[in-house]
Formats: sequence, structure tokens, C-alpha cells
Amino acid sequence: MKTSQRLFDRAKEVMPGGVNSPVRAFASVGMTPPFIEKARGNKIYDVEGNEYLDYVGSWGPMILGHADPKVIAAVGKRIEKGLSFGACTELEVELAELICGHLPHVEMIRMVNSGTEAVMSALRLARGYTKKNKIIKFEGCYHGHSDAMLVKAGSGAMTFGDPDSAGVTKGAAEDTLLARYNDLDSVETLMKNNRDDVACVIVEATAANMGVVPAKEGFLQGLRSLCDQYGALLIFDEVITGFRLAFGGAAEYFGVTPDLATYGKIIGGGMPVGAYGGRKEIMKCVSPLGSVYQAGTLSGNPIAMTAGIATLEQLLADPGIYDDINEKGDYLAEGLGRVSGRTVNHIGSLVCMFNTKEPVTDYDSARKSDTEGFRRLFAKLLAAGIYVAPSQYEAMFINRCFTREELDFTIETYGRILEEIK
Ligand code: KE4
Repeated sequence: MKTSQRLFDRAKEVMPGGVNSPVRAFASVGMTPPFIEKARGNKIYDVEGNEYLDYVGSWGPMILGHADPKVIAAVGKRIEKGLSFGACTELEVELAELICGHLPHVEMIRMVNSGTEAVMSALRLARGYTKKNKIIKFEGCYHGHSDAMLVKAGSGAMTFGDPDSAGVTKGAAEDTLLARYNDLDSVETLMKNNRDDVACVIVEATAANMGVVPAKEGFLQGLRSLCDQYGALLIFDEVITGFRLAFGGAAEYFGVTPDLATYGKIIGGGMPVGAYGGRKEIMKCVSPLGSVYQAGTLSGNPIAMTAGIATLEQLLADPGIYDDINEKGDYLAEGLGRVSGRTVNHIGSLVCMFNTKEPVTDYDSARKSDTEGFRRLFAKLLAAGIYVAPSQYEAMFINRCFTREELDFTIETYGRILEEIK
């Protein structure tokens, strides 16, 4: 019989840690990860037939729910025409026009294959456009695994306690400056000390890789002003928040306009898509128009574009989805706070319960969470059929398929388990 353990034992022989992305190894919770066979709506099923309420949703893409019928049908129809041509297709034009037609701050966009690639390219573009070298990022924010971003990074890097990865040379990281999230003074100090050499500030406009840490009132507006004052570009990393907080992402939700934005996850509807975009005058610096080089064999892949179009078209056709999932986020966050007495941060459909009673507003306060307590909670949640990220430093992603009863079940289960393990 096929079991997750047997598959994991095989996987560990041929892949580092048995995985293709570290956090999936469940190392930080000391468990064998369930190997997933299939998924539908807000449920996933492992190879042993266990069903889970899925609060990971492939780390964000599955806002419509897994195996959405319209997305599956569109991909199924398209796939018969071929998988990849490495040539121009109408589909990439359609997705680009759909995004540029609805996001005022994105006049031009380039498709890539992951969020990491989108961020790496946007940073190179910011340096090429401004002719400046320094990048300001925030402790605890995660922007993918390009060298310059693996400095006090969040997500898996924070989970495994190696926020500054081995293999990143001093030269690769020395132009990356670290600021404290929600602390404008820390940014202004860096700007003053590196006057005229800061190419950009990159920020998760709501941090979701040190757990969920929303931007404080005025923080993003303050970054906008500082970037204008010092001639730096403001980059919103919207790989998680894009098309989730609103169709226009955090830029629309907070009413702050970045110079560039990066996208991933939802834009591909579960297929490998990333993108970066912004004002034409900046994007025109990208090859072949300009001198900032960036390329990709599978960029704009027709099947991935098809899944992205089918996803975004549904979000546009039914904007009520955002009220629905954001209300569900409010409901879940209130319930978890009530039964746990712990700090629960949330924004829209992104929720995180920290194992602390203290406020969590940045990297240092997030790190005060009791990760051992999280491990005990996680194991019992999984046994109860609730699948959350195997790390304290991730988000719960609510998709439209969740029902009030399932949210109540989740809240009650958290309350029961926290009572058992205290
Ligand atoms: P990818 O290269 O994983 O597609 O995107 C990198 C990335 C960039 N920016 C933000 C804000 C992100 O959250 C991510 C990736 N998110 C993590 C989950 N926190 C991916 C999960 C994983 O690493 O397996």
C-alpha cells in the first residue's frame, strides 16, 4: 500500500530533504509530510485517503479553490494544442492586457516563471533604471531565494533559522540594506546614510512571511514619500497580496502606488507564473527594448497563461469574492483570538495566530512566538484534519470555498487542542 512515509523515504534518497521546497519537508514540526494525491475546493486528500481542510492552498494561488471547474476546463481544452512553443502567443497578450487594463500602476508587464524570478528581475530593473546600487528590504520579509534577498529573509529561511543563507557571497549581499518593518525611521536612516545610491525599497505591502504582519497606518504612504524624496523606486512585492487583498492587490487596498510590483501565485492559478510590471518609462528599460536583460524559456507559457486568464477572469466577473473571503478572514481571526487569547493578525483572507500574547508588528516581535507550542498544536490540527502551514511564520490562506460551518469547526478545534496542550 502507498503511504506518505514510504514515499517520503524514497523521496529523501533522491531529493534534498525529500522535497522541492524546504518548508514542505515538515522539518520544523518534526513530522512526515502527507503526500497529496488530489484536491478540490478547500480540501486536499493524501495518498492514504485522509481528507484535510486546506488553509495553505498551494501557498496562495488557489483563491477560487482547488480544481476550479472553469480553470480545469480551460486548461484541458488548451492543452490539446500543445504545451510550449517558445514563441509569441495570443494568450500572453490577453493576460498582459487583462492586468494592465485593470491595474493603473501597471502600464507594462513581463511574465516570468516564479515570484523569485519576478523579484530578481524587478531589482535588476530598478538598478538599471536608477543607475543606483543599494536595495532596502525589511527583516522578516521574504522575496524568494535570489542572493540579494536572502538577508534576514522570512518564510522557510526564518523557519529553519538560516535567514542569511550559506552560499550567498558578501558581494552579493553587501548592497542589501536591512530596515525594520513598520518603522519609517529605520528606512530614513538608511536613505540618509546611502544618499543618492538607493535604487529601491522592496516591501511586502502586508508581510505574510513572518506570519501575517499588516502594514501600520501611514507606513506605506511614508515609504512612498521617502522614495520620492531620495529618488528611489518603491517596489511592492505582491506575490501573496496581488489579486488577493483586492483585484489590484495591496496597491488598491491601501491606495498607495508603487513604481514597480511583482506578482506570482494567483496570477498563474496554480501554474508556474510570476510577473513584474510598472510604469512604461521604467519597463522600457527591459530587453529587448532596453539594456536590462532578463529572459526565460517558459515565460508566458500558453498553458500557464490559460490557467491565469481563467482565474483572473472569474475574479473580475465576481468581485463579491473579495467581500466573501475577507469577511471569512475577519470571522476566523475573531474566533481564533477568542478561543486562544493569543495574538491573531489578519488582513483580508490572510490570517495568522501567533503563539504569543504580545503584539506582533515586526520580525523581532514575531520571533517571540513559542514555536515549540506551535509544533504541538500543528500535529494535533493535522490529526483533526486541519492542514495549516507547517511553520509559525506563514499565513492561513482562505479561499472562497470555505463555509461558515468549516470555519466554526476550525475555531472549535483550535480551542479544544489549545486546552489539551496547555
Ligand atoms: P516563488 O519563487 O516561491 O514563486 O515566490 C517567492 C516569493 C516572493 N515574494 C513573496 C512575498 C512570497 O511569499 C514568495 C514565496 N512564498 C512562499 C510562502 N511563504 C513560498 C512557499 C515555499 O517557499 O515553498
